Amino acid sequence: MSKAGSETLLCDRLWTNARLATMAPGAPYGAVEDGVIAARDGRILYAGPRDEAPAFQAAITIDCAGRWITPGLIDCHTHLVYGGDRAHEFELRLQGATYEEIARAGGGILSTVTATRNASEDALFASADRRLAALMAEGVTTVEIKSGYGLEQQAELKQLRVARRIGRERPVTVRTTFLGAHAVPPEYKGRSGDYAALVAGPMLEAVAAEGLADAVDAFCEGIAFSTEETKGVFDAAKAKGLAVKLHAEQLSNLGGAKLAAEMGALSADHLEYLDETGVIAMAKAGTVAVVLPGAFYFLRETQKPPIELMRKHGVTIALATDANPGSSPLTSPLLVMNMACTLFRLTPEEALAGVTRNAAKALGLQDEIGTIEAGKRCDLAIWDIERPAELAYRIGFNPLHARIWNGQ
Ligand code: DI6
Ligand code: FE
Repeated sequence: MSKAGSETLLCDRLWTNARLATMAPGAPYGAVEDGVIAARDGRILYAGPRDEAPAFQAAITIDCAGRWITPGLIDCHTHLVYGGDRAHEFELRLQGATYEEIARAGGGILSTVTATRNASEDALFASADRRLAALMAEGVTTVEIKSGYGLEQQAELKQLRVARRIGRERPVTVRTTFLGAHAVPPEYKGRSGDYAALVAGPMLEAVAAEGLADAVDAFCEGIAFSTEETKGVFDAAKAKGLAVKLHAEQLSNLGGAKLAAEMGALSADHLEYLDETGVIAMAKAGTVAVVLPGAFYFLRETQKPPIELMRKHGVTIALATDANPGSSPLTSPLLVMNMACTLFRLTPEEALAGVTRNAAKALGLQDEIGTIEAGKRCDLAIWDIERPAELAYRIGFNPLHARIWNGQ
């Protein structure tokens, strides 16, 4: 019952007695010490200090006993859907072979391509589902999933359909990315330009016709596609109204990040070999830098992404698992946060922003998710921790208490 002058707002759920790391810009972590969150129809109605909150009448009230609540985590760069595994390649690398040698000899990405082409949609779904469960167990509520292990039309469509199916059948938001230009398939060996034209032409046409992709990505690298080939794919994507993003400057510097920025890319990812010209271009365009410490670690790289230059020029930095069988068989966003701090010297606050607010921007979803603010979707992670820095500090420990997706 509402009394005259003090209106009571109806909500579905009310979380009380919580500490909030809203990640809204302003105070460190956007922290609120004695906070409440109210949600209705999957959206945040109010998030902030208890003593400033309106009166709520809630269907369900949850006492958080002082736990911390962050935005639901966002893994903005994964290759979650693929066939087989690459444990044998790991053994070869431990006998001295390098990642690039294995790739050039027809192993590497191409061995996963064979396994993915031969796998049924159900088998791909089942194996990706297990990896997704690991992400969700650490608070992930949004995941980006790329194709790129089919490298021919039907198999690329198959991967994207599986990714879309995950979004329909699991309590998680899925954004899909068409990465047909991930590697040159065996059928086009030595003819990367012809294959890139196929990707930009009929393959993209088919992907767009089925509405299977939210964005288009490419691997711009000596062992994959040149900047000219990348530009051809991006031009075609933009003509279809699709966002673009790029694997750039991972193993060498071809100037891919600068190209991506100039073409309005949402993000450029990896970036170990990025130079200041590329950093400035990204800052100017608002292109997010997605750093992937799992791949850096697993390939035992020594060249680090230029974090200091990114900070200096105000580039937004996001973090992701890059979950894939070859360079980052990693499905732990918490470990990614720790690695970003230990290996790349991000602060724990930057690391948390990297898997929330900044990851949302890397997907073009900054108005919908990534911070705990009224109007955004109610995607939350509730943690048994005493301070937010613990999320990046611990190694191999999961303090998740509850994961809320879409208000539930
Ligand atoms: N860069 C990577 O690290 C992954 N893809 C890419 O473009 C590796 C993919 C793989 O080795 O399977
Ligand atoms: Fe990747």
